[in-house]
Amino acid sequence: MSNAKLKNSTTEWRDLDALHHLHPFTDHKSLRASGARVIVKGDGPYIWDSEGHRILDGMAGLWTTNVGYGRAELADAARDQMLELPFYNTFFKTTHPPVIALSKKLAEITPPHINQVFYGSSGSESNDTAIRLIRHYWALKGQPQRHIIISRKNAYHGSTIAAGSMGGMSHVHKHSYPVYDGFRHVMDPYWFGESRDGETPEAFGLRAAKALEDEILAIGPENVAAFAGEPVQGAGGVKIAPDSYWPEVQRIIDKYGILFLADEVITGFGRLGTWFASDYYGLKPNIITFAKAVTSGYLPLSGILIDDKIVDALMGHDDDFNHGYTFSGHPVACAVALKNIEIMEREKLVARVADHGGPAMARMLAKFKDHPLVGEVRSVGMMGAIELVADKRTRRRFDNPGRVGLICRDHFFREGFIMRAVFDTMVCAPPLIWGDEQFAEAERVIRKALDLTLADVAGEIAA
Ligand code: PXG
Repeated sequence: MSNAKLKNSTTEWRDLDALHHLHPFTDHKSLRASGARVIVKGDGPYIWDSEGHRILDGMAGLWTTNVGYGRAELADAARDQMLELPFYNTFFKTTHPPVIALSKKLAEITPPHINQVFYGSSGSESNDTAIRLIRHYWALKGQPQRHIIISRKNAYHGSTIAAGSMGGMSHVHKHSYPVYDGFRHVMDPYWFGESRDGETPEAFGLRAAKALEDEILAIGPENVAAFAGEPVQGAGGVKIAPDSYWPEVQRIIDKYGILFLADEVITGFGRLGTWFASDYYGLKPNIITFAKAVTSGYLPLSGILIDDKIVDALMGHDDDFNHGYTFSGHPVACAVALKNIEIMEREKLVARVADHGGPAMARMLAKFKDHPLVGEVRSVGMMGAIELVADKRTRRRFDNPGRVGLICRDHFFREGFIMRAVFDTMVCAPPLIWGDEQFAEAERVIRKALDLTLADVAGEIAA
């Protein structure tokens, strides 16, 4: 291991971590008992742990390191900007070259009706910004009663109290009780989990879209500010809507004149083989939230991309929008984001996902369709999922959801591979640089881990 600063042994690291570091979304008692994995290095598509194991990263850090690890150019961009101007704020009629250059670049790669950016440092923060801006917009339009935002069950929009309330995960709501008022949640377009006997994906997609219209009518369209959705639900388990869903949702949004917030924190920056999933699905959002892969995670940066309709409303009034963060448009993060986008353009990574990575992911997953543990495989671009079930024929789940997913995840890890378990759905979203070698390695490991998991739970599988 080349990192000279790492003098501690793995045991010492684990003990210190347990003593002083509380992790996100974690059962702290069980983590203290088991100790954390210590990751010390990354290069290309691989990471290394403190015991020297090389691990193929099937989750791009956490849906983030799209250009892979170890990019010296990104470090150079950060260093150069730190020496030039490490920080200055963007409040009080002030700006700086990196934020200007990045904003221009983002306006170029987003759909044509989107030309302005408001920055934050995390997806959660930016969704809070979006919530406030949506409500501010309707106040400017003289309709302040339009404050309700409709989102979906199992959506993940972040962990701040507002973004957590907009999200639809009950285990997140549990900790921010009482959840903020002004959000409603309709069914998510999860055909494998929610469709009725014999219901086609097409019919199910229309039913899921109709749930939005029904909710708008129940609330009264004059009270609805916006619909918020991830084009593909990521943390909810890579839930890909049937083809009928998004065109119908867009039609409903247009019909009632509500705003559309597309949360592209995971799907932005090439994951589906287009810069944004809104391009992939032909959506026309008024706001797009981005974070994560804008810098490939080399530094924290996020923001919302805002369409001309909302910007025109802001320009038509002379009140302040009283909102912003010290680090809105941080110069070093912006410089790294610009370089990251330059790398993606130079290496044609977005087209590569469309032409190579996406099809390779679909081909790889298709090989597991017939495995006795697998209820469904699905993918779009380089985002995929394998559903583990106790009965393939009836889609019956295992008791105690999440238990078998963790068994499988641990087998992956022991075999030197990271895929995340969302309950019993195994999800994969690797760096966009994966080539044939990584897909072949992943296929080998997935097969082995599925077989080992099957052996562990053989007694629970339907004959
Ligand atoms: N929106 C979406 C769609 C996300 O996926 C956020 C907002 C919040 O971003 P920040 O930067 O505040 O974390 C996210 C984050 C998981 C996992 O386990 C997913 C996320 C974060 C942490 C874990 O899949 N997504």
